[in-house]
Amino acid sequence: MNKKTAILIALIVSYSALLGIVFAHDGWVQSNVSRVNVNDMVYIDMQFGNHQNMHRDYKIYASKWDINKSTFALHTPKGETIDFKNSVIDVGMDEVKALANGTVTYFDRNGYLVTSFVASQKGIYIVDVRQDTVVSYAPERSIKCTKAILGAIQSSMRSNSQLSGYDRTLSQLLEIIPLKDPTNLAVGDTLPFQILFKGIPLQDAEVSVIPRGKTLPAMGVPNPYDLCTDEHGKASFTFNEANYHLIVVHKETDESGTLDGKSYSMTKYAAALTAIIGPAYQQGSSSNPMAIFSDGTSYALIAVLAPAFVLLHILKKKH
Ligand SMILES: [Cu+2]
Repeated sequence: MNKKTAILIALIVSYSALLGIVFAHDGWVQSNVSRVNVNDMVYIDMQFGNHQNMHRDYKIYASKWDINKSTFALHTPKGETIDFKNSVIDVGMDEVKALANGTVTYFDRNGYLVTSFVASQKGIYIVDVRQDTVVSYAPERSIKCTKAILGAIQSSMRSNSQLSGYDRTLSQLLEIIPLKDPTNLAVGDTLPFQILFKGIPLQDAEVSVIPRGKTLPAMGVPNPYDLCTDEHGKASFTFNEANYHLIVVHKETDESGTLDGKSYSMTKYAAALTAIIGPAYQQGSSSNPMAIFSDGTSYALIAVLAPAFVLLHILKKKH
């Protein structure tokens, strides 16, 4: 790289970084697991990126949630909403870097935000992180609404019990509502969901489900990962790999106005829900919803009980 190029790159980068440019990247939130035992720690990562391939690449870029322009809420099983902003940690080391023998410097943004908490109640926890800013390179308002959902159960065993509360609406402006407990999904399971825009079902919304590490086909090419919502704002996806999956939806409007003294002539909404998919259920596993039918013990029980009932019935008739 010659000096001119280096200076040009550095100028662009530093202009972006020093002015605190807010890129139109997407943020997302993910937990380390989807189910924990009550009183276990839960670790939350809040990344920013998902930029390439029409915001469908699930990669981290040199950008971050803006702590001062974001809201951080934890919705507990008991229905409380806890502001966890004060426990947010930036695990990235942002530093001023030099190029071209130190003649130019730029601000290098690294890493992402994290937090952790103890899941002390049984049930569904929803991590709800949002950001609302006007980007600095265009008169464009960018609203991010993200969620990670996890369940705390009272057992050291994997349990198939469905928890409730995963489908509560949080009044995010663009919101993905899972219509089935998303904390207990395995390969082969289908997750139906609904997209709400300002609380109203969004028809024809373009939703993408991105398995981590996968490159989706170009936007517009029919493929299983890009979905379109029906007249009730609903769509569903069947998972075929044990992995993190980022479910994203975007919506653009011509809404204009002023925010924090900056005017904008259009608004871009992005919503993200992260889902963790486990490996396919094993035969006889306690987490298999069909376990009762494939489990030898159940067969034995039915074999003993069924004739007993028949006998009882016959005896009853005789009297
Ligand atoms: Cu982007």
